[in-house]
Amino acid sequence: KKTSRTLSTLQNHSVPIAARVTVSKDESRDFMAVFPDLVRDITTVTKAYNCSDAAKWFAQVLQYNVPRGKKNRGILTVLTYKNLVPTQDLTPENIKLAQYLGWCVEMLQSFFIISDDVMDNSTTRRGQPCWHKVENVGLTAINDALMIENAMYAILKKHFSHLDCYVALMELFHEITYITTCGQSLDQLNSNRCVSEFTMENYKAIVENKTAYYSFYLPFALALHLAGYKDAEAFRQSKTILLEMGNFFQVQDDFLDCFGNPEVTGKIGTDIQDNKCSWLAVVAMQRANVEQKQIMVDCYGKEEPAKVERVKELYKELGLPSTYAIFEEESYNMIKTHIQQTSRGVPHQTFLQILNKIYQRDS
Ligand code: DMA
Ligand code: MG
Ligand code: MG
Ligand code: MG
Repeated sequence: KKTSRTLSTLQNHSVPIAARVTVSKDESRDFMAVFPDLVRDITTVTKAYNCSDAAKWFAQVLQYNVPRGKKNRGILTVLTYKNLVPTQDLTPENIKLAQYLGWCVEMLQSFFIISDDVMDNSTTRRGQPCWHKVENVGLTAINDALMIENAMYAILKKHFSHLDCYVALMELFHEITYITTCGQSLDQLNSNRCVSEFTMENYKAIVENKTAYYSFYLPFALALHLAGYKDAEAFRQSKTILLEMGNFFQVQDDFLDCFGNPEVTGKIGTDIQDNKCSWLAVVAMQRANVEQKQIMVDCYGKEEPAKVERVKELYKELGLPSTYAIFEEESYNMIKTHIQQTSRGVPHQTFLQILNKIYQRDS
């Protein structure tokens, strides 16, 4: 059984945390190496339900949807775990567990994005057609997304049910899924409003729930549980910083939706057509004069390419690309300061690694 640790005992550990783990190609390759085991486990479970055709189909679903992204969230789970435990606990078995947990996060992510792409009427994702756009898939994507979500719990049971932290892990996955779906609901509800009603306050509520919890807090909190942490204060302090990073990450996502290169992001933006309460739309409305606000009201949330183009032009006229660059730098500095200001309980270097990984990203 794992002993309970607190973050402050960790900070007294003789090896500086920063020196121990860095994000590398090897990390990504080692993580990817576990994927075939995951597919094998899931196929075994599905076949045991007397559903071999479904098992065959599902293996393809997994291949297409789970491993082809950047895998930031999965790798973050592993890196955080490696940063948290003493070197003697970094056994091949424990690392494999952390990797499985990382794949559970990636499965949850693919469940969210398959559903998100249906709701957002998106066409491409990770440089390939969205799953629902693939021939013979269509709205079957909804069931496939649900299968991925629930196969994740089968993996969790198979590899973690013997551990003390099992219930905590499961509850965390359930809670974060619920929070994320609430965020997606807010996102949808706001997209039914007139652009003149968008506010930064609403924006922050949407992104904290739809993105920050599952993308940043979840991987980190899972790693804390797996490493045996029970100290509620450690979770609370980490959450504040991680949610700030999540907000920052979604602002970047919104900027890239409009101004990113689809060859690099792997997805073609739809926020303007979908009338999304995006960071760009909120800031544009804050800065626009009466005529410019009218352009937004007339052109935002419309399918016509000329109207979409007009919105993009207006964003440029309002200087949003440079506003964004300033925001990105200021947020980076602010989050860094917050990391340094947190009291003894929080491992600064782990947060700085995460922050540096997303700063100035283009994909
Ligand atoms: C992402 O919002 C949120 C979830 C839960 C997938 P989004 O629609 O902006 O994401 P993307 O730009 O990747 O479609
Ligand atoms: Mg989307
Ligand atoms: Mg969306
Ligand atoms: Mg987006």
